[in-house]
Amino acid sequence: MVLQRVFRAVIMGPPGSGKGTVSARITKSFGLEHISSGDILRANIKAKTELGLLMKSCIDQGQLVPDDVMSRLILRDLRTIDQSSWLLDGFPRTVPQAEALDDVYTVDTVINLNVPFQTIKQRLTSRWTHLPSGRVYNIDFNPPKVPGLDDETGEPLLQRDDDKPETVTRRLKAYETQTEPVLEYYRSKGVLETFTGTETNKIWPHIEAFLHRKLSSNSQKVA
Ligand code: G5P
Ligand code: MG
Repeated sequence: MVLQRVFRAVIMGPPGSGKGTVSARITKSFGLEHISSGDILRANIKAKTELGLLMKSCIDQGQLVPDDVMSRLILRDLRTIDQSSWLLDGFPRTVPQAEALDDVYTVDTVINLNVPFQTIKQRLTSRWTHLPSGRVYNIDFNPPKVPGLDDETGEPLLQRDDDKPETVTRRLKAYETQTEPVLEYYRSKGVLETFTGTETNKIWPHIEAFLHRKLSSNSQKVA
């Protein structure tokens, strides 16, 4: 049996670039554990935890939550799946977060979705989310089987409070100023892989082929 080394990946891209959509395909095809910072925050808001209540206004205004809060939250969750291969979605989003992650784990690869802002604005206004699972739908791209209901649970779908057009503009601004420097950080470490396009279905085969190559070389390293 070939022992597979733990594989650690990050998916990056502007709000609405398809990180959640592509993450679902990656976890299905490659069995990585998916950790989404946004899903964790929204679960806290829904459960009205102290953290959720504190962070809600920040998120609704399209601002990033403080680095120390976010890093503590994600690193705590990663500790529980230490022996698994994982995919981080939405974290790190600032250079201090990337450094906090780096202090504990070495990231093998960073998948960067490079999707034009104009495409994103159209997508987010027609997004519907199943909040408990983070599953996303889009009226044009991947509509639910029954309008307004999640395919797997039949539970109602909601629109995210931060998907209002003016908030999307603020999230894109935060991405430009705070998150783009993280791309440079990973480029300089030689682990950044960028995929450009306006349609997830066209980008996906390239990501899938890339991960097949990456994961097979990862297994060979320990074979
Ligand atoms: P999130 O939750 O991390 P964002 O803003 O990074 O939020 P978001 O909005 O979740 O990213 P996504 O996951 O990149 O977008 O995209 P998606 O949901 O898969 O796709 C978007 C829509 O497009 C969906 O409806 C999908 O069906 C559709 N779609 C996909 N592909 C196509 C296509 O090819 N064609 C069409 N037509 N449609 C398509 O973070 C939220 C907030 O939490 C805080 C911040 O406040 C942040 O704003 N936060 C953090 N703060 C600090 N540090 C961190 N690390 C933080 N993480 C989260
Ligand atoms: Mg997402």
